[in-house]
Amino acid sequence: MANASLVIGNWKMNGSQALTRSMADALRAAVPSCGDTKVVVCPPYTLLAELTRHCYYDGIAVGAQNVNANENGAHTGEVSLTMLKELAVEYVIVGHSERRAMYGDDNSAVAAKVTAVTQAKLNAVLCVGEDKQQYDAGNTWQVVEQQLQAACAELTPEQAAKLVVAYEPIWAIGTGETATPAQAEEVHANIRQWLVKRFAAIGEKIEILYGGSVKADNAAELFAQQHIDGGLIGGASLKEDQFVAIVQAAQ
Ligand code: G2H
Repeated sequence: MANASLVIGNWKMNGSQALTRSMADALRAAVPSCGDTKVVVCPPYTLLAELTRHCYYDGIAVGAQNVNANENGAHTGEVSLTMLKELAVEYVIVGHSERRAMYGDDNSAVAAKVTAVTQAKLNAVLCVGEDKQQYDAGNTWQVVEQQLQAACAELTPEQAAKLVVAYEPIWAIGTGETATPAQAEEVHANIRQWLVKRFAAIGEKIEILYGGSVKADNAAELFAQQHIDGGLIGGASLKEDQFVAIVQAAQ
């Protein structure tokens, strides 16, 4: 039994109005039979309104892939938390490795976003993970711990209650290479220990997701690990049958 509580689809810069509607239909049909597993879809900003229109009352939550930590003002091209809230967004992905690598989301920017999202009482999905070189050098935990420390520096326990951590080894993202369940489990257990040390009882409840080439055929084994509470799914969240099968594997 997997008993994974949270499955999040990260569409990255993919998708269309048509896919939004067909994914919503597929999930609406599948989710009622998926018990307590919460399903979140994070499409690009332009598809959020359409997703909310189709999902809002049906147990599927809407998420964004990024946000600007400022309240408003002269930030051309950016989107605020208030704007996301108007679209009934409940989850915001923060610090995805693609944003860290290509769009200047360093540890301090990530910390500001996690603080702002949780202060606004939305759920921040904080992504952490090591690259191939760090992995090969045996520095996985050192890197992940630094990222956790930096991102959570300002968080109160109340804010931590709105935190989700996604462990995504960069070498496994979109490559088809997945961490073995045992490798992922070891890092997740360390993350759990760190969260409990930092946030006491609240740290026990923070969901820790695995991300990186999760597919219908490896999801169940990953979700069966004790400290893996669900998944952050990229490529496979763009195909209705794959994503539904992953959600079903969470049960
Ligand atoms: C990791 C993951 C989703 P994929 O980026 O965040 O993508 O499942 O395609 O590796």
